[in-house]
Amino acid sequence: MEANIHFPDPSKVREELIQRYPAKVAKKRAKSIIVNDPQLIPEVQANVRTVPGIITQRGCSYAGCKGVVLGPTRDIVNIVHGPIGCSFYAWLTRRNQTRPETLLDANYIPYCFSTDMQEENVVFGGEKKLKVAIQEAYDLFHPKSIAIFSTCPVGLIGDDVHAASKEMREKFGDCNVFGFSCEGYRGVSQSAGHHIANNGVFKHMVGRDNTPSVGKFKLNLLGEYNIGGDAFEIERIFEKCGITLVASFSGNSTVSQIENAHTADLNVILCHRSINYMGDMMETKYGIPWMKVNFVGAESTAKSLRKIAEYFGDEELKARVEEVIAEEAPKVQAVIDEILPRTTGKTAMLFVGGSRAHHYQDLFSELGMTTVAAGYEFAHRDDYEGRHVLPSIKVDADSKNIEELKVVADPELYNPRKSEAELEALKEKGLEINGYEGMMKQMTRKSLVVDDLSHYESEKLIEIYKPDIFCAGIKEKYVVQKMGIPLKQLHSYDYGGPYTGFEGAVNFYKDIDRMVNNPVWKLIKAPWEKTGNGAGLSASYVTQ
Ligand code: CFM
Repeated sequence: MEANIHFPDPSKVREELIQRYPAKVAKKRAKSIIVNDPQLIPEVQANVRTVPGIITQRGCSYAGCKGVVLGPTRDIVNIVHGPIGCSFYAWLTRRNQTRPETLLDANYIPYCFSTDMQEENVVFGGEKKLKVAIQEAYDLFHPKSIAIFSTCPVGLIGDDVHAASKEMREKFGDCNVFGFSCEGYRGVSQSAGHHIANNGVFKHMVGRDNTPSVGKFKLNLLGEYNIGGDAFEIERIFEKCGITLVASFSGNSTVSQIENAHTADLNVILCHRSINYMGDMMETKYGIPWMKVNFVGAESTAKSLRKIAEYFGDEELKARVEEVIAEEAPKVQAVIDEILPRTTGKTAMLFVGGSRAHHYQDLFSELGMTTVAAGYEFAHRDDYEGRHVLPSIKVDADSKNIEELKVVADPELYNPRKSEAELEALKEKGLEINGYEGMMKQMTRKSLVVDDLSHYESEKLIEIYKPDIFCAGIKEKYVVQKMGIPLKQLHSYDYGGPYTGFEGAVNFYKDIDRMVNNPVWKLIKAPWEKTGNGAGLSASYVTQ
């Protein structure tokens, strides 16, 4: 694929991005700044430590475990064992929504639970205080589950959150208490926290309730966290199609759903980065295949629904899915027809997390826009290049730090949902079972792929390409907008969403149209456009 817009020479851009770094840093960064070729898919250096001193977009392991994976399940009391700041800053900023069935149903998401560690606890140990906190939460709420999250000082002083959790679990008898060693410094980013969370959820939750789930086409939705109501739209579409959602990991989910998840017949994965471990482990232990889907984008949603229907191989379901698509498509088409002339030919840059930098390219191409540069904060090579590179990924000391669970087939519950021959037949039909082709295959030739983009590099990219929109998060938002470029937050969606499914696509088209065609941006002069006094950037990031 070749974009029909004029790119600056990407190899020159690459040189320009690294030329002001000291030699050693430049050498390292060069391996993460790649000129794309979807046919060849060059190797990207990813999931390695950020060079100290560089302003990175990344978060920490605790954020990935508590905030990302466990946070959206509404009836777990999530207690943060650590200083209050860790809890406060992880409190509700992700806009993960939830919808309890009745007002009486448990919903602890609005609460902020912390052991509020003080100096005394750091010096003399915090386990006693932790157990008091667990007891207090139990007495107040009588929740089904309490999870404990370790912050940096907990690991440094050696508090044993697992022993404390076990002691309290046995004491209560009717409340599942378990802990996570997800100290912020583990691993190189929040990605480590995802893995730690997957292990804990798999060990302590999945498989606790063997009651057969009801429904003809039963699946779990993995890696969808209901930011801005995304999961609500997917649930609406599933329901219309007659597809039963057994459990969601973890947007709008409950403890009981997750405990019963192993009774579903398919796992569909939206965010591969944060939850692929769960897909693999459930496949090995219970025989449930997983399939990568994408509900971001109207076309991708239709394609994903067709893939699900094909997997179940039921003619009625296939027909129903076609009916639903035919019903939803005109509403989407009407909006795109109106907006497309205003957005066609514009350019976007996406630097987000570990999956959205890929998924949102679908929505931009529906708008006739080209993604000129994209990258993840913390994804691994397989998210860029596809899972076929997994065997060649070097496991470094940081990754070795994170436990790989030894999972085997369950002697009673293992039940392959599809035979080898059936899986092969599905693969022949183009269904990628237990696979993911990554982001680069979909990006144009000569687009730029940058892993763990630094702040300096983002300013340079904007200066060179002057994209019509830049997608990242709150840390980047106002700096970029001061350069006269609108920034769409693709983590929290600013105040918008949902952006999944058919209704979400319509929301996104409208929001992007408003942003890229707003005349206000032309009134702002970027530093390099200024002449005379105050011209140019007054701060320099790298001394020569
Ligand atoms: Fe998956 Fe996510 Fe993302 Fe992610 Fe995240 Fe997020 Fe994200 Mo922010 S789980 S990798 S750790 S899709 S919080 S809902 S938006 S960085 S691209």
